[in-house]
Amino acid sequence: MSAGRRGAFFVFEGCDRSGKTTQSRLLAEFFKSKGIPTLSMIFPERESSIGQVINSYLTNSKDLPDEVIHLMFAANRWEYMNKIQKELLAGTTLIVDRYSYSGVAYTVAKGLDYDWCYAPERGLIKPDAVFYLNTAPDNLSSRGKYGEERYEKLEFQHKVAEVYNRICERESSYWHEIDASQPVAELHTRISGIAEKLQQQVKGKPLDKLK
Ligand code: FDM
Repeated sequence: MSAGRRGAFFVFEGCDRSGKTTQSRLLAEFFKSKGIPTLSMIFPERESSIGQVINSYLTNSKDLPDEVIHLMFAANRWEYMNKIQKELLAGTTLIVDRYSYSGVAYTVAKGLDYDWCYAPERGLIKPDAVFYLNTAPDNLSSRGKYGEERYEKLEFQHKVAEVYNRICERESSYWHEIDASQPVAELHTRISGIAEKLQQQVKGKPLDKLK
């Protein structure tokens, strides 16, 4: 199918338990209810062999150097790039829970260099919009199941939030900062309003890459 009818590429970002998963699901349901072909994805994609190593790392059953796990997260995105490109060009709208920005935010929060962290992301397909669900991490730790995985520690989440805020400033042309402390339905109304317009606007635009 020609690039004139491509789908839109939406990404949700934010600290752990910021509501990304709920909002991704609601946005996917919204598009599906309008008859728009829609596919949801989550990074890390834990099914692949790389994804299984990442899962062992996140659930604390495996340790790896910070650099190694960082590159595995990036490799996990690269292994799905052909699929993402194919789906978008076939007219499917993609809703993706975490992407390159999680990669940068979580590893920079550990103290690694920003440019080093961003380098393996260059060349990946650039989203049309990123919805950044932002709220003080202190509001998040009371949410269900918090603390089970490796990065779910309040002090670390504060550092992650700082990096996200930096990225949000740099990438302001397509990042939408959303106050995640609002009720679920209000968040969805705001996000779906932005996404619906963009889904129409990007149909004729070529895919872009992260530079
Ligand atoms: N994470 C996720 C990273 O550190 N780098 C990445 O590139 C990605 C995609 O993995 F703590 C971290 C962020 C989070 C964990 O958890 C995935 P969720 O709860 O499945 O989103």
